[in-house]
Amino acid sequence: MKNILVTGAVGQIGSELVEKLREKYGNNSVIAAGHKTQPTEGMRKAGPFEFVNILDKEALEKFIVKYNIGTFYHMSSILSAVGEQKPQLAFQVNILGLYNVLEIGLKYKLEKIIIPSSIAVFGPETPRDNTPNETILLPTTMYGITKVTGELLGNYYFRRFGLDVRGLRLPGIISYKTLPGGGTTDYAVEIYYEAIKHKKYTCFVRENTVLPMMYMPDCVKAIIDLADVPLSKLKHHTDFNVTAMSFSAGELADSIKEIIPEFTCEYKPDFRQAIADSWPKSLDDSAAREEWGWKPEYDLPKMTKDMIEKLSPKLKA
Ligand code: AKB
Repeated sequence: MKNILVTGAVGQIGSELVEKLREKYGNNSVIAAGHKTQPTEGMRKAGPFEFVNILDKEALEKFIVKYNIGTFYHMSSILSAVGEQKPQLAFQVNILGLYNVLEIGLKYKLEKIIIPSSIAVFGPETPRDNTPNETILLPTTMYGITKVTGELLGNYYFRRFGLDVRGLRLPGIISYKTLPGGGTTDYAVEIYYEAIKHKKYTCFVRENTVLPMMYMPDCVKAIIDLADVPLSKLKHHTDFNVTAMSFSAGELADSIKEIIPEFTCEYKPDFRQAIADSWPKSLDDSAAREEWGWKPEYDLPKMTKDMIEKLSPKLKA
C-alpha cells in the first residue's frame, strides 16, 4: 500500500487526524507536514514529519516521490477570521495551494485527495435552518469564496480527469488537544479553556448566535469514513454537509454551568459576528448519511462532559 500525506498536520484537526491515521495504518505510513509551527514531540517522534509551504509545488512533489504517497489529506487552510484580515493570503493558500495539490494529484496519479470544505460556503441568501446540501452558495467572506472554489475545482478534476477528490463541509469543530487558529467558531473552544482556568469568558458573538458544531472524535471519524468509502457509493464528491449538533453561545455556556456552576459568560460581539450571521444555524446532512453512513456520536451535554474531563487535568498540569 502507498503512504499517506497530511498537510496542516500541526493544526487543530490535522494533529488529531494524523494520530488516528497512524493508529490505523502504522506510524511510518503517515507523513505529517506542517508549515512553520513546531509539531509536538509526540508527533515528531511517532513518525515522519516535514516542513512544507503549500505554495512550494516543487517541495511538495519531492515529498510525494520520497514517501511514495498515494493518499493526500490536504488540511492546511487559512480560516474565516484570519481570512478577513488577510484576504490575499487566504486566496493564495486556499486556492493556489489547492491548485498545486490537484495538479500534483494528476501528475503522480494519486489514489485519493481529501479536501475539507466548510459551512462558510453558504451566505446570507442561503436558507439558514436545516440548510440543504444543494442550495445557494454565495459566501461573503474570502474564506467562503475559497472553499466554494475548492469544492468546484475538486468536482471538476473528478469529472474531467477522474481524480478521486472528496470533501465535506465541516461545521465548527470543538476539541481539547490543539487549539484552533483564526476561525469564527473558535469561541466554542476558548469558552471551555476560560471556564476551567478563570471561571469566566467574554464571548465574541452574541448569546443567541446559533451555529452547527461537531466534537473532534466525530470530525476525525467523518473525514476517515469519507476517505474509506468505495468510490462507487458516492453521488456527491467534494461537498457533503455534515453536522452533529446546533446550539447558541448561551446554550453552550449553560451546558458548562451544569458542571462548573460558578462559570459566568458575557458577550461582546466583534467583527466575527457578521461572519457567524452569514452562516447556517443547522444543516441537512442526509446525503452524507445515505452515501457513506455518516452518524455522529456526540451531542452538547456529552461533549461538554468529555471536554471538561479531558481539559481540566491538562490545564492544571
Ligand atoms: C471557521 O470558523 O472559520 C472554521 C469553519 C467553520 O470552517 N471553524
